[in-house]
Amino acid sequence: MTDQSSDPKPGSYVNKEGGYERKARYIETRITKDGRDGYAVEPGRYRLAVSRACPWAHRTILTRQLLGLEEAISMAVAGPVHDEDSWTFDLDPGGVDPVLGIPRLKDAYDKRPDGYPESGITVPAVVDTQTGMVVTNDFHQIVKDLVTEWTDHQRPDAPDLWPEHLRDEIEEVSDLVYRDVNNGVYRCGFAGTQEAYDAAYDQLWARMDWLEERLSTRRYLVGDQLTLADVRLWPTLVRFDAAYHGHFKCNRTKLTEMPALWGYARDLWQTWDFGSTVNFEHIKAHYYATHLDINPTGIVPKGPDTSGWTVPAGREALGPK
Ligand SMILES: N[C@@H](CCC(=O)N[C@@H](CS)C(=O)NCC(=O)O)C(=O)O
Repeated sequence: MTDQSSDPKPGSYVNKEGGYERKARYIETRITKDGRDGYAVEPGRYRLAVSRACPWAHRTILTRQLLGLEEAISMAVAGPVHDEDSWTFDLDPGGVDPVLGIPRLKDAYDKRPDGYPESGITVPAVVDTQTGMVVTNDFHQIVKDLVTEWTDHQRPDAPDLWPEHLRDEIEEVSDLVYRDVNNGVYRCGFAGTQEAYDAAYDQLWARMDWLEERLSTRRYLVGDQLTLADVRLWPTLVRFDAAYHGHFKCNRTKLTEMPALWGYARDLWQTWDFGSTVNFEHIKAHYYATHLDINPTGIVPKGPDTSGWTVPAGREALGPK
């Protein structure tokens, strides 16, 4: 048996112990004020390609919205279920992104003269509309650069999501959340052996209990303000009962049964308008109908009842905007 014994999803594999491993390699080019990598901050030039199903893309959608960068950076929204070449713009008229003029995100990746990492065609990806080429797909760096490099184009009252004095703690908490929760749910869902699943499940729930405890005495994960640590955690929480609880077998407890985490999730939904970035239909369709290796019938469950998760009229996260 080789190290890469099966490939549940592009960009990842199951190792010989049955553990799910993410390749997590990125195009690391940065868009900066000084344009040191050849890409300067310039309103109207870049297009953020996302899927509303994807938690990694969700972090860039949230950050862009919190900072009021919607006018400066446009957004291409792929449909939730993709074909063998990954994400497509099938929600757009004619199945073509109206700005990039392409039907598949792959077309923007293929424009790169030096190719792209083995992690494949992933969202989020920032595309240069001048060349039609993907500049970066490194979501860790994209959100930080939206905070620090795009300051001249943010709304005047934008929150400081990455304050200097809290950065060490934000990194520390975000790393734990990434390892045990954001990626932890995938390690449960795509485990190839009982032992690997059991270990991932235990690691996930130890961290969820730690988070529940932490949030029982504080409103935000780090400091007393919204930060990138909250942006890191929240997209996983909002998908929890709709996707991870069933599809990924993370079924010890529902989010709605963890009082501090449930209250925290609802607080951010409402106070910071996170709700207007969520599309449960896209989330469920993507997970249940795309991962046919773990859900071979492709049947998408009707529940849970998310009718109580509402946003003001006109703020719903639909398809392309
Ligand atoms: N690969 C990045 C995150 C980006 C990512 O994996 N995005 C997923 C969607 S949730 C993707 O685009 N996968 C490729 C596909 O579904 O074809 C990481 O490891 O942190």
